This record gives sequence, structure tokens and C-alpha cells, in this order.
Amino acid sequence: MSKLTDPSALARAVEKAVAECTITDIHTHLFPPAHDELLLWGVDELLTYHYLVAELFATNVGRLAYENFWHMSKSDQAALIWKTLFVEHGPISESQRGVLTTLRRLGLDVGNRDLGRIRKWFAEQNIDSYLPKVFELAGLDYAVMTNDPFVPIEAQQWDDCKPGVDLLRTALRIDPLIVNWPKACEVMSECGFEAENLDEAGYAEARRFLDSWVARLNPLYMAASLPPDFHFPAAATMASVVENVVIPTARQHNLPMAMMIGVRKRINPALGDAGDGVGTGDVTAVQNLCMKYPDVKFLVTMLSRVNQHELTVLARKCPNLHLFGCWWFCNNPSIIDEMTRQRIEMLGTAVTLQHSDARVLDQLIYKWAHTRKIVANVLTDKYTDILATGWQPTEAEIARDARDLLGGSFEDFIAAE
Ligand code: HDL
Ligand code: ZN
Repeated sequence: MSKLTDPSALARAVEKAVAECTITDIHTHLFPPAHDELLLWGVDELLTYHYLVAELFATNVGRLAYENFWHMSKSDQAALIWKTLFVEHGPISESQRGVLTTLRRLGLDVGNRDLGRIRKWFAEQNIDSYLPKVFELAGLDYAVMTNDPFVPIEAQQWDDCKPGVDLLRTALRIDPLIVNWPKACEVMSECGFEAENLDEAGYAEARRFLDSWVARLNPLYMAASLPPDFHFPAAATMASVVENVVIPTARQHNLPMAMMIGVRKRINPALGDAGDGVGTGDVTAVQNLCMKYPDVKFLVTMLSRVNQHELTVLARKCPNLHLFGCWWFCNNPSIIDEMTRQRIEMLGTAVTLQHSDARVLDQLIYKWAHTRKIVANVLTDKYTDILATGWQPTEAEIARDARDLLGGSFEDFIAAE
């Protein structure tokens, strides 16, 4: 394919490559349609996304009691959010804009602001054909779920052998094991795994529990979200469980461990899932784990913008560390742009720039449309910079690099022995 020599032709080539790039979405909260009410989709679920619930209460300063909202039907909650955040105030936040992007790309007219008409369209959709349609609109080859055996209703779906779909792959989520050992032991005990104390017997039983779920799920990786005060090494329970349960399991199954660090759970419990906050994490904990266990692969994303530069520098030092996503409170255009530039400037294509974290199926459409635009802008700048040196990239090379940044490097990383 011919080399690109002209900056405007280059810009067009980058825009095309990113727009057409097949993306792998490595972290979501989606479920197969057969897993009953676990898979959220449709306009009322889009509107009651916990990001928008937080924004509703931030906007409705004190005029809405938490319990009044939680006692409302999903439909009434959605209507209130639509009225408050879309009609009475400009829907200019990232989550508000996201709903509109999704609806527009589905071919719906948001200009008439007719929620009833939008609801009618969704009521006519069949999830088994709608799910692949959403994946096609988002441009994904597959997405990775969050499969948590410590959540009874999730485990029940697997106990009942509910079918999956090829578009959704598994990840074994193990937060309670690390952050709430007593709770984890309760769940394991109900499943016939008698872990109790933080001793070799307890660790062995916890490993046996994980082995059983690795066999059932065949996960791409294990994952856990961790608080800002996760340190390693440390005398704390978290560090002991990581050392004695997580690492041996990762080694035995050649499974990467994804650590999502910096969440302050339920700083406002009344908001439910919308009540979590962020804190600056300890990048040295990641450094110590990567250096102590060079044969274990770590996928890491951190929640605080403050951590990003130090973490990106660390990824240059540890071949067994792969960064991913602009997670949650970083998943906003201003921070995505900054993080994407910083990561490409320091890591080239050896990073997975984004994941959607979608909780509602239809969100895949907006989360990826918004990210593609930012990535295209950054890559245009980066290729224009090298064009100025006389290096002439081809369209195929640009497409190759875009794929690496949006799923290819992840697949290379997890496949490496
Ligand atoms: O722990 C996680 O995986 C987070 O992504 C939480 O699920 C969070 O509530 C979320 O959805 N963030 O986008
Ligand atoms: Zn998540």
C-alpha cells in the first residue's frame, strides 16, 4: 500500500483506520441474554445508569430524598432523570451526552425529546438480535464480562448452565477474596469450600475455590478492584491473600491478574453503586508485585488521574505489566485525551487505551464512538509529527497500530507464555 506523504491525506487515513478498527472491549459488566435480568439494556436502563443517578442528586440539591427515589419504579426514575438532566438542564455531561449519542446512532430522533416514542422503539426490539446489532454499531469483535462467583445470582446462572454468547468472554472477578475475607469465606463455605483462617489451610481452600471457577468459566483473566490503600508487601490481609491465593492461581493457570486500584467504596452508601469515590493509590504496590513475580502478568488501571503518569512510567520498566482503560472517573474526554497522549508518548502501541466498563448493553455504542474520536485526534497528531521527520507511514501500518492500541496488544499480552 502506498506511503502517505501529505498531512491532510494522513489525517483522513487515521480517521478511517480508527473508525473502521475492530475493537476488543476488555472490561464490561454485561451478561448473556440468557442470564435473565442481569443483562441491562434499553432507554430506561441507559437513563438510570448509576453515573446519571449521581448527577441527578448533584443537580437536585436536597430536593429529592434518597429513599423516595429508590422506591420509585425504574420507569419513573428514568422519567425523572430525563426531565431533570435532559429537559430542565442541558445534557452536557459525558454520561448525559452518551445517552444521546447512543440514541442517535440507533437511528432515533432525540430532537423531539419524546421519551415515550423512544421507549416504544426499544419495546419492539428483541434482545437476541439487538445484542449483535449493538456490537456491530460499536465495532467490537467481543467484550469481556465481569463474572463474580461471590454474587449468588451470578453464580446461579452458571449452576443452571445458562448459555453464553460468543460476543461475550469471561473474566473471574474476586474482590471479596482480597478485600473482605470473612464475607468471601461465608460464600465459599456455602459452596462447600471450608476456608476460615488466613493460614495455609484457608489459602489452599480459597485456591481450590478459584480452581473450580477457572474450570467453569475459562476466564481470560482474574480481576479485582482494590482500595487506594492497597499496599504490597504489607502485613495486611489484602497482601497476604494476593501472595498466597491470587499469585499461585495466576501461575497455575497462566492467568493474568487485573488490578483496578483506587476505588473508595460507598463513600455515600445512600447512592448505592453511584456512591463510590476515588482516592490516589499506591503505584509502588504494583511495582513490587511486578518485580517480585516477573512470571505473572498484571493488567492494571487506576482510578485517580493523579496516578496516571507514575503508572505509565512504571509500565516502561515492567514487561509483565500492561495498562488498560481510562477507568470510570477518568472516562471523560478531557482526561482520556491527556492519558492517551501520555501513554502513546511513553509506551507507543504497548497499551490498551480504553475499555467501556459498560453496564448497559447500549452504552457500548456511545462509549466507543466517543473514544474513537479522541484516539483519532491523538493519533493524527502523532503520525503528523513523524511525517515531519520524513517517515512515511502507510494506511495498513496505521490500521495495524490502531488495532494494537484497541485490543491487539491486550491479546498479545495475555497470549504470551
Ligand atoms: O469495579 C468495577 O469494575 C467498576 O467499574 C465499577 O463497576 C463501577 O461501578 C463502574 O461501573 N464504573 O464504570
Ligand atoms: Zn467495571
